[in-house]
Formats: sequence, structure tokens, C-alpha cells
Amino acid sequence: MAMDLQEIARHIDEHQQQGREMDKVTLSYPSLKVEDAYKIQRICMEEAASRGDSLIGWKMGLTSAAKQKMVGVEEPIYGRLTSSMEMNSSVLSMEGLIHPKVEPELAFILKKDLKGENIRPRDVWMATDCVLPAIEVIDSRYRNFSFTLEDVVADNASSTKFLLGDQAFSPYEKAWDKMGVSILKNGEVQHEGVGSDVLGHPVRSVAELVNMLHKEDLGLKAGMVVLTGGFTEAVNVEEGDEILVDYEGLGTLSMSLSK
Ligand code: 0L1
Ligand code: MG
Repeated sequence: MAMDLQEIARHIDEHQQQGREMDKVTLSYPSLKVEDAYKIQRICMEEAASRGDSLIGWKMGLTSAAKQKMVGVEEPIYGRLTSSMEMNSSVLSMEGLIHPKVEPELAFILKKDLKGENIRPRDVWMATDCVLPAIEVIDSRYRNFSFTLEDVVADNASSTKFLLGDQAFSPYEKAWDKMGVSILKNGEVQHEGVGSDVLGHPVRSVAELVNMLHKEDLGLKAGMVVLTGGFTEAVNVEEGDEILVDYEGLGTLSMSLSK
């Protein structure tokens, strides 16, 4: 089938909007390259912007071995975060979701633009205003959360919603790579992880994102949110579930699943 990236983006955008499952796009377009998939992501963002949504940040995905093993894709990817994805309460409605999962993350909030190649952790610290506990909700549009690298990139790295904690912390509050995190569902621990599970240190995830974006002549803007990637495997959720993430020494963040 001749490959029209606009057409593929429209197809994916529709399924994202309607919360509908779809077949892997690589089944119809086996020659789709990762670069094409990022172009599709960009076109979907333009579609979202035309509906009044705006780009407020980026997420890194598949930054821990646990997550890579879970989905069988062995490299970090990025996705776009929009204003409509940010939750303004800790209640997540199942309406319009397919098979959501949640994962414990950290969010870096930038105070300066950051763009370039060979960005190192210290460049990231100089540009970071604060760090917040976060929970990301992912909901792949692909049946059974089954995809190739190209598919998942085209589907905006499964981005759906995210919740930020109310309390911001100084980037120098603690050694983020040493911080333990556990995620509980309905009072039972599901998974435990530590900051170093995220590319050795969550700050490295932000540096890697900037280096990846530079290849497309993109960068981070002051005020943007960056989700650094799940510390642990993601947890399936359904209506009625109560999620609690315990960030060692910082407190907890919770989410309730409603109809
Ligand atoms: O945030 C993530 O790590 C998700 C990236 C995409 C893979 C998935 O849907 O689990
Ligand atoms: Mg994530």
C-alpha cells in the first residue's frame, strides 16, 4: 500500500480521539520507519492543536528494563504531552479509555529552554526548576498493547493522561537515583523500583530526550513538563481501583478510577 503519512496520522488521531482499538499500522505499512513514525506523531500533534489542544511537554517511554521487557521494545522513545492530557483531579474516568495502565514517574519542570546535541545531566539541572511526583496513564490504541517500535512511536508512545503531585521539590532535594518507589493497587503492592531503574538516573532521561529531539531540530521550552519514564512495570487498572504511589521520603500520590 502506498504510504501517505497524513492519512496514517488521521487514522491514528481518530482512534486516539474516540478511544478505539486498531490494528498495528505496520501490518498495512511494513516498511514504515521510526523516522516516519515520529513524523506521524508530529502530524497528530498538529491535528490536536487545530482542535485547541496545546503542546505542554514531552514524555520519555521505555526507559527502564522492566518496561522494555514488558512490551518487547528495547529502546527509549518519546511522546508529546498536551494540555488535555493533564488531569486536574486525582479521579480518572474510564470513559473513552480502552485498556489503561498506570505507572509511577517523575516530572521535571523546566525554567529555561533546552536544545542541542550532547546534552549532559548538568545541562539539565541548570535548566530545571523543580521535580514533581507523577503518575502516567498509558492506553495503547493497539489491540492487546501489542506493537512494534514504529507502531508505538506513531501512537504517541501510548500517551493518554498524566497526574502531577501538588508538591514540587527542589532538583537538589535528594539523590533521585536512590529514591525507592512502590505502586499499590487497592492496598496491595504491585511493583517496586528505584530511580536508577530509569536509565541509571531520571535526569539522564531528560538529557536523552533533548538529544533525540535535536535530530528533528526540536527542543524543550521553559515551563514544559517532562515525564522521565516509568520506574516499574505498568499496572492494569479498571473502574473502582485505587492507586497509590509511595515516593520514598516525599510522600504519596493517589488516583481513583471512576466510571
Ligand atoms: O510510558 C511508557 O513507557 C509507555 C511507552 C509505550 C509502551 C507502552 O505502551 O507500554
Ligand atoms: Mg510512561
